[in-house]
Amino acid sequence: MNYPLFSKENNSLAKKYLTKEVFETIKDKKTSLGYGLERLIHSGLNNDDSEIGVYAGDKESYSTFSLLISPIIESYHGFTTSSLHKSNMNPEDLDTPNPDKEGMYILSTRIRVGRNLENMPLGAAISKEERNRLEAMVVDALSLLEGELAGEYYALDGMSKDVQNRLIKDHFLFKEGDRFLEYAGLNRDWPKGRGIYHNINKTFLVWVNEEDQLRIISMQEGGDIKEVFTRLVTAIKRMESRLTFSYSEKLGYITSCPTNLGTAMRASVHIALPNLSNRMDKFTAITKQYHLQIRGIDGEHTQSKGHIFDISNARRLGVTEVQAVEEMYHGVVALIAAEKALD
Ligand code: ADP
Ligand code: IOM
Repeated sequence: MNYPLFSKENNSLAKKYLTKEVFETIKDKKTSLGYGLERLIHSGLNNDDSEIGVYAGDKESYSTFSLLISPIIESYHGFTTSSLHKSNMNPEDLDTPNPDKEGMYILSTRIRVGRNLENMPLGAAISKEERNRLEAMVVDALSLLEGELAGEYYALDGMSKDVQNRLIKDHFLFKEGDRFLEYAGLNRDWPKGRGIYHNINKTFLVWVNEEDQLRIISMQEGGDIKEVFTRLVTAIKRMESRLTFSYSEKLGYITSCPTNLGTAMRASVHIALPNLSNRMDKFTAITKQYHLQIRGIDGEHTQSKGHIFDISNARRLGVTEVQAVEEMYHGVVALIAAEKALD
């Protein structure tokens, strides 16, 4: 492999940290599965708007290519990879009273975690057979869910385009043909092995075999963050009685993209901020202070519509789940106060 030529417009962290020196040291390395540098950076090299540009093929990618990935992790999460990551998913520790009791700003709250199974390659390197087997294992674990969490699994293969598009439009299902995932090899054999589980009210959902093998999601209208978190934790605990998720003491939950390591949690609100959207300087000063990420209304790499934004915690490693959610909460409280002050 020759030294890759990232374009001038490319601002990814992969480009930033793949110096010639680092490249020379890792260019011929491979994990036991045979996952190498070329595949690791393929998405970032071909998508100039990648934020990170690196997708791990297995847990070992993080150690084999640590010379490149560790600075990326440290820069994104502000946490050194030599420290231990801590988890706390106890809802009783969460202090997040509804920041918008009158329902003036927050349309909905969603908390998701990414999970991948221990002893399985990650999505970028998984085989078709392994992916199908994994889907069956997840469906089996989901059959344990009862009460409010009880629902059904819908395979993508065979789902009508109308149903699929409606689920995407309503923010329940992942998009098809994501170019970042495409270049990472994460869309191979699409739509086989992919699907979505949801309960009747669509307040609990599980995506199977998208960027991560599982995206476990709790969501509902309004700003009751604690209720959303509690539902998520209850479901994860139940699923863990059948599934073992890939975890490392230093990196937390192992995920395809380094941004999701640690808690693998993204806690977000869809929030209407018409005043702040005309004062982006103020808006971004607050999001920076509270370590928040701004996304568009249809998720990552999309734009805001009607002054509605997706605001979530940016840091996921080196903070516990409770802290990640509280980080989002405190930021949202500050955003609402600033929005009101501009009225
Ligand atoms: P992920 O959250 O898994 O990283 P995306 O950013 O692409 O992936 O979001 C997935 C979907 O979830 C999108 O349709 C997005 O609009 C929706 N979504 C995210 N946060 C919320 C929220 N607070 N309320 C409703 N839908 C949400
Ligand atoms: N898809 C996602 N995890 N993302 C951070 C990719 C990127 O922009 O590099």
